[in-house]
Amino acid sequence: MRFDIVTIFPEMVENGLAAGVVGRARQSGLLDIVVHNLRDFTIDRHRVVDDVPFGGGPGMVLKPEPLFAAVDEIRAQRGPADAVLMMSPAGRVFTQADARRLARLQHVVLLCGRYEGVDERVREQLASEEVSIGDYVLSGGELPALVIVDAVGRLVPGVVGDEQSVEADSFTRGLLDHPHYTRPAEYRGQRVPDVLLSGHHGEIRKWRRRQALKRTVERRPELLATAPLDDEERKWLRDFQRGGDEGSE
Ligand code: 4FV
Repeated sequence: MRFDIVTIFPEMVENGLAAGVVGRARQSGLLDIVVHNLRDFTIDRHRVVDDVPFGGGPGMVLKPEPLFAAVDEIRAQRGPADAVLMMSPAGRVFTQADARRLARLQHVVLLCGRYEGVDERVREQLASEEVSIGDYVLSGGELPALVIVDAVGRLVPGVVGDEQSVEADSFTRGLLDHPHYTRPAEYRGQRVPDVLLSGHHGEIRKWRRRQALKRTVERRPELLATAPLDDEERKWLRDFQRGGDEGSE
């Protein structure tokens, strides 16, 4: 899968891509990620990428020309883009479903804003979608771009060694993940649930499904509206909602 990221802080993005799963996948070529310096697409000797807002007001706005020139060059060098994502708090909030959808594409371009924002004509004419990673204001679109490359990249087959772990991820089944434990079996008086030490894989799988559901009911009940539950989980859900919780510990 190919990603092109346009930013005025290429080193910040390069550093964020260097480690872990994404870093290894980049080295192996599974993820082909190119980071572009927006200033390389300016035509003036001061490499200006921003300007004062029409209508006045504080701060600066990213100019349209360098961004359009960058995407034109990326298309010329790297082929057509299946999606051009504009990172912005005004975008639709990114979800695991978006990650799965984008992971089915071949080539994604990500545009990182800075300053007060980006000239609206970029959103109107250049971006295919506007994406937010959450309802808070950051100082730039670089961290959102890294979040999306990580969430999408790890769904590309072969990027995460053990496919199972991707399948078992939170939200993959629309529920929060079950609790995880590792050695020691007892720590500061806290014991790992016996079922996990039982070696009884059927019981362990059942306990984990039940815990994932219980956590989702307690912490993110709104997720239940879209989570595909089987008959047993629907029965557990009625138990939980009746306040019953026997047999889960
Ligand atoms: C953001 C977000 C975000 C807004 C102005 C960058 C900043 C500055 N992007 N999800 N939340 N962007 O806060 O995606 O240009």
